[in-house]
Amino acid sequence: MKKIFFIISSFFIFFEVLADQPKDWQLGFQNPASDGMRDIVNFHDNLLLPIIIAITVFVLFLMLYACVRFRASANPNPSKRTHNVTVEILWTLIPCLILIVMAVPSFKILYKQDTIPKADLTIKAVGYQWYWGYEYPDENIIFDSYMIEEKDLKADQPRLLAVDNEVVVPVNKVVKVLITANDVLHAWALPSFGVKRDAVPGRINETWFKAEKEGTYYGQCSELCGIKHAFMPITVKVVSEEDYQEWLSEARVKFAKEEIENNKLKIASK
Ligand SMILES: [Cu+2]
Repeated sequence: MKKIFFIISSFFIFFEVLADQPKDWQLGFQNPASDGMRDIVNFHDNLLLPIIIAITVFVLFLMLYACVRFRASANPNPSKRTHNVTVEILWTLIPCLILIVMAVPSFKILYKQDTIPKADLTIKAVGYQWYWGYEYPDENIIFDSYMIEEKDLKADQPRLLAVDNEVVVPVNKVVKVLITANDVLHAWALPSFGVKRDAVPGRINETWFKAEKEGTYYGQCSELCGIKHAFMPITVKVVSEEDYQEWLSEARVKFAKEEIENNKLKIASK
């Protein structure tokens, strides 16, 4: 019995570890890696899904019942009734109540996502046709992030999702993301973090996430933006604070935004 339990639980744990990207034949959401996404998954799995199933079953039952009970041979003289006040009130009120039951927790989640807590770091994501550009405004870092072609993929890199320069963020820190675009509409979306915001030229949208476990998370542009819309993925690498600091010190040199500051650095180090 213990063995079976172990096998079943290891099956789930296995999925948990690899759960940061879409899988073949996957049903449902990617596994949540932030509080916000956990709220969304709970809302969907524990409230929306049961309501949807109940409505579907009820409607199916009504249709089958009507087909059998009122078929021509069993009911040769059909009723000529066209109105029934009680039924009409019921089929207006009950759907209203169902919508209210769904709306209240839904708004709660929306407002929670909308309130950005004090950010530990800020990232700016800019959509271009067809790649993402990133900036770390407080760190003088800027770089572009292109999808890796299929022929250049390494063994652990997923097709159409891996990029050359990933966004790197520390684990358990509030990351604020400023999102905009430079040409047409794009959308910055990362399912595991429950994040999706339109990137609009001339306007800055913002969102936030706090990744709870280290790993590589994949998302895609989610606003049809042109012929290569499917080829501008989003990759976020969540690392420990130490690894993040290490990456920062490298990135400050490799992706320095201001050349002048770079020269100053060089002069200072001479
Ligand atoms: Cu796009």
